[in-house]
Amino acid sequence: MTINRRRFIQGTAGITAVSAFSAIGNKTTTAAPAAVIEKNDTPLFVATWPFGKSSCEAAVKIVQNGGSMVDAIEQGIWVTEADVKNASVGIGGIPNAAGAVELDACIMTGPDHNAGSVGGLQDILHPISVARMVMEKTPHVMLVGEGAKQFAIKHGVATTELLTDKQKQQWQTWKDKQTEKKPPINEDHHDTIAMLGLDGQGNLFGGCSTSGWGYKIPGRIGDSPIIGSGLYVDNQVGAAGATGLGENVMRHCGSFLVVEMMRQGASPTEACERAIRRIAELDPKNLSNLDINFIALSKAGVYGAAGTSKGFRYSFANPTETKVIDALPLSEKAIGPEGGNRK
Ligand code: SD4
Repeated sequence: MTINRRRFIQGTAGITAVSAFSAIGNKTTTAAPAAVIEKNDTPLFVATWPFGKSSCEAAVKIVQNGGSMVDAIEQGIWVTEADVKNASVGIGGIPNAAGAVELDACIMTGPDHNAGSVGGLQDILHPISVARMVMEKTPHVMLVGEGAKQFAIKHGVATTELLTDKQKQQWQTWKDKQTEKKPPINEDHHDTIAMLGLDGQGNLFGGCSTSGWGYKIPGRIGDSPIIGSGLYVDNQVGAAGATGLGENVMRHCGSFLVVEMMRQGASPTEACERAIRRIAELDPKNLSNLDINFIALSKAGVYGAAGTSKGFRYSFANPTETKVIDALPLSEKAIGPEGGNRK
């Protein structure tokens, strides 16, 4: 579908957006776009959590300076990966139970429906870049562990110590107490970055990066690098990304489910809500115990988000505006400062 001019309709938790997609019989069709995106409204990016704002802003600048949308997703996510104060993405992330930081990331491009992903990657500052290399330089979609690390080194990526002194001390304290996998609660524990982007031609892109569940069993991989769980991009319909307790997202192909809800006509916010409610129906855990949050972006430029608890926020940037938005909460429970990195 080629989109020349569409008026951008902002999707927020409260808005019932006009859907650009409808299902006729059992055939899903793309209706005329409901809106026109003015030229300066793209590229636009949405990302999980308030810390995603810097990544979205960086991504907009990268495109404005001549970079591609893939560059924008990758280098936008670099900002969060490189932030040592962020305890759940990249350097400074909470380590696994053995004291090693293990990173998960993926990237997906709408126009060619291509994807790359890494899981359990150690000693590499930008796992999103290795995910991109997997997508662009190999016939594979996912590399994990030592194989992923050696692949990165072979392609010229330098190794970096990802465990900061602060995280090392906290891990030592946790280990000394021998309490299962419970991370200390503090303000730093917010969470995976999932970022979605739309260009002026209506093409969708996405990326996701995390250090995952704090003090996880070594080798544990969450939803974030799994295409269809932590991230999914369908260039006909829209894109979605997840943050929260990966085990509860990946058992339900969460992001794919959100996109399928949009395909059936739901707005992005409605799609996030319907996906969560559908998961809660099937899952023995109560809705408020699932710790799932989704962001979604439609091909028409509508965006939205919902979470199982109160307090999930997400970020938006385009060339004229940047902001942090409250997602639609589906229960009264507070999300808590540690978000999905809890046990
Ligand atoms: C994981 N979903 O590894 C990630 C962590 C996260 O909010 O998003 N925390 O399970």
